Amino acid sequence: MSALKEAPPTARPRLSLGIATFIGLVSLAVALGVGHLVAGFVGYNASPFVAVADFVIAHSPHAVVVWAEQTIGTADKTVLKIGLAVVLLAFAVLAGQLSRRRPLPGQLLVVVVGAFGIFAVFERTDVGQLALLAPVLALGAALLVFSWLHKRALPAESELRQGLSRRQVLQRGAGIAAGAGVAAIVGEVVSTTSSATGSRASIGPLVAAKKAPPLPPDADFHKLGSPPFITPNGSFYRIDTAFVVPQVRAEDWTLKIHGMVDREVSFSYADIRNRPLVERTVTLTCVSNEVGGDLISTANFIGVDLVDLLDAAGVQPGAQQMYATSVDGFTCGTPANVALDPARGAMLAIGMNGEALPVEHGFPARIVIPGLYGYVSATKWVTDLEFTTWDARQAYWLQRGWAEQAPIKTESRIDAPANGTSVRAGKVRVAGTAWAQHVGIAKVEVRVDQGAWLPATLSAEVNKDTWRMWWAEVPVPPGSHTVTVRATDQTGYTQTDHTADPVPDGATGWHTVPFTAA
Ligand SMILES: Nc1nc2c(c(=O)[nH]1)N[C@H]1C(S)=C(S)[C@@H](COP(=O)(O)O)O[C@H]1N2
Ligand SMILES: [Mo]
Repeated sequence: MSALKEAPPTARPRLSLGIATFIGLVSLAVALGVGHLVAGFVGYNASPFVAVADFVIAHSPHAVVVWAEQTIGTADKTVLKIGLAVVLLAFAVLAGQLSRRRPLPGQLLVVVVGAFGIFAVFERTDVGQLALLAPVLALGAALLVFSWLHKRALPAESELRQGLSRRQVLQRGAGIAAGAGVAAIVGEVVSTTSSATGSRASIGPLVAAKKAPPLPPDADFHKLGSPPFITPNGSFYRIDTAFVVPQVRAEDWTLKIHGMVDREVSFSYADIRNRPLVERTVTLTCVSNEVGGDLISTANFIGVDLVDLLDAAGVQPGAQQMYATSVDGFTCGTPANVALDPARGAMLAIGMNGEALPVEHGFPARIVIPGLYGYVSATKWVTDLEFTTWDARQAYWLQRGWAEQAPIKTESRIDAPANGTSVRAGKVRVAGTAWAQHVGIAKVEVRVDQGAWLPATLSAEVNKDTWRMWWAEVPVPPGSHTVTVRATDQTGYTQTDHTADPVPDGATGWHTVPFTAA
């Protein structure tokens, strides 16, 4: 304290750089901790950090999103999290620096940042109004702590008002920050125990009344180098636009069918589960799958025939589009005639490979429609089906430049030999998969370098909505080579060698793999 007394009496008291920064950082910790704690009770997605991150994704120009996905790939969300954390830290430091003398500039900055958090939560459709409590209380607590610490830390102007020593400020600030950390952990624990995971665990295994036929013995060529026919749930590919996996409890879920229908209907989870369940083996594919890519997987989906639910509503003849909405705000437009075609086998699925749907694959319920890319068919966490026209509603990816109609294209992929590997010269085994959902694969051919096309052996057909495995043995002399595959579907169409990007309606081209034979 003696140093303070020696300050010239005319100088306005001000905080040291270090203390000012410290106060900003403690306030940020409080905002995040309190926000996460309250979000534990009012909804995980109300956590301001989560909401702001999602807000940034939703409002980024399309070009930026595409650029991020292409350059950073699936780590894009981690990069975003880190980026956001850095921006918040910068704001916290700035708030402290601006307020070395008077608290007002820093307080204003806290309010501006906090208001952004409130707005981001306000914009969400997957949380109730109560959710606003999380960012509002976060802002309130941060402002309080900022003002309090600032007042205490400011060197006393006179003996009448005693400030805290530097050490005391650091101690109290550290205590408050630790409290904020505990609050965040409590929020995390509360939200995970009240989340979908608990609800899912209480459902247990799902067994369909009408099971999928068992796989024929020759359906799986995994031992020969093809992917396993049924993809285990844990390795099933995943595409979500949401920043965090939506948490929907089966008890809280309903599906509403409305719009151009004779009568609006709504189903609870129990309504669906108590119907006779069917099981179908279906291969899902993402439109973003590059030639040779792995955004394709197969599962035994368990659920009900979507057409039965739609019949209960009575879809009117003028309806062109089934516009599905998920709790996370994702939307998806399917041609109404495809959804309504009994031969298509569209499902409202609640199970996958004998289990309730994994949370990340849409628990409690999702749509599965064979033959269409996922972005126009496979809505996860689906809660709303509106029958409408194409003009009236534009789904999420349609707004972002992808096609309205997106049947899955006939394609094939080489899995063995792996890219760039070395194999023994002579007879080389090549294996992979091919798909033409809802049409069926008729033929797969391979060629080495620019040689003749040789027929591959196909696995047994499970059904026309699933991929089909293939393998071939081809003569290869020592040296560097490529192997190329092409598939022909049951309409007689042979996969084009014209290379097209995934945008707007799926990649085309032949998969070629370089390898060496020695
Ligand atoms: N709610 C929601 N549903 C969604 C998506 C999404 O981002 N959000 N992605 C779609 C896309 S693009 C695909 S390819 C499939 C992927 O389903 P999966 O993650 O279970 O493999 O889900 C579709 N359903
Ligand atoms: Mo997709």
